[in-house]
Amino acid sequence: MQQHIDAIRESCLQELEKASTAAAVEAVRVSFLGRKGPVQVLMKDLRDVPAEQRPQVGKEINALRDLLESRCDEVLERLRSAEAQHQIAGESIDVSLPGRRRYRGCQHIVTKMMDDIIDVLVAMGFSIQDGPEIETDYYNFEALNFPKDHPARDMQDTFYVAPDVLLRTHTSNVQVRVMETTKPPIRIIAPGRCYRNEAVSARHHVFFHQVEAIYIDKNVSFSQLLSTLDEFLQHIFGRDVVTRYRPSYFPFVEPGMEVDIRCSLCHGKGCTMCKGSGWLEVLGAGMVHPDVLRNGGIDPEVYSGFAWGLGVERFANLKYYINDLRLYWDNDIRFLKQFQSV
Ligand code: FA5
Repeated sequence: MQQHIDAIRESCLQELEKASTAAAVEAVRVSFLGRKGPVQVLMKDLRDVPAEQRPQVGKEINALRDLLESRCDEVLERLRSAEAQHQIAGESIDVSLPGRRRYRGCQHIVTKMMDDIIDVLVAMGFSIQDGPEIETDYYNFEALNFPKDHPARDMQDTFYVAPDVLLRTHTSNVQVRVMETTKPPIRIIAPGRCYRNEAVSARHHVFFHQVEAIYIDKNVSFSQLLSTLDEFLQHIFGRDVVTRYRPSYFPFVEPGMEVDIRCSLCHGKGCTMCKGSGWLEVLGAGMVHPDVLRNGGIDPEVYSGFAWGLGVERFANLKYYINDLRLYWDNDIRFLKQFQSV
């Protein structure tokens, strides 16, 4: 038995010396230590060894197996590191190759539009107020004169998170929140994201951005709303912007209106963006309803105010001649990088 063990050891070590690749080492390992190899056969033959010699012979077979395993590992390791060094030595850098072009990132065009709007309004005396995107039914609807069964709720299809909790459908949710915590005069803007469960189209998305503006003080008048809007829109679009103010209904203002701007893509001739009308609706506005002032703890006999909520993507459509607001969120680099120098 001892001679047999010695012969297997010698033969395996000789084979390992000849092995020059990792695959060859693995082949030696399988042929000597695999299920049908001589070491396994020795294990089986152990049964026939006289009982008093069996522990000693068993130890020697185990020692043989451990030795052969560790020698296989050593040779494999040596070959692998030699192969790696060889590979590195064979690599060279071609310094004449052109470099890979790196693109400079830029602000997203909707963020840029939002910042421009904020800059103009802050310069006009408004300060910035934050509001939650996940909102209670009360601040988004009820405090704004939309009782539970009011048909005007259908104007803003809503994503509900829980029975009385929703994703805000407009930035007007900040109106009563700010009135509850601030004594007039109030002159704030609330920029942010809104969500509506609507069919996505060139003019509508399920999420979009608005900037709410609220001004409440003694003797705030409708003509102040008109002149503030005129001034603001001219700052954004230029002095020759053509606007159209239409009466409209929102439960939280009285009177209410919507503001359209002449479509810059077709110069008012009619295109897919303006649905052939030549105009694009960009904002809703009006005088804050006395009930809403009351809900915010402000006496409508003493104070009055105006508010508006504008669509930032629609502003960017007109300013940068973009005919479909789905493009903003497709994240196609070819579209986004056009605005690097804006
Ligand atoms: C409102 O959201 C009112 N809260 C605005 C308001 C505020 C009125 C204060 C009176 C006083 P409206 O649903 O019309 O109104 O939306 C206002 C603007 O948001 C629209 O003119 C449009 O520019 C933009 N907008 C509305 N829905 C979408 C949409 N699905 N995708 C992109 N922009 C939208």
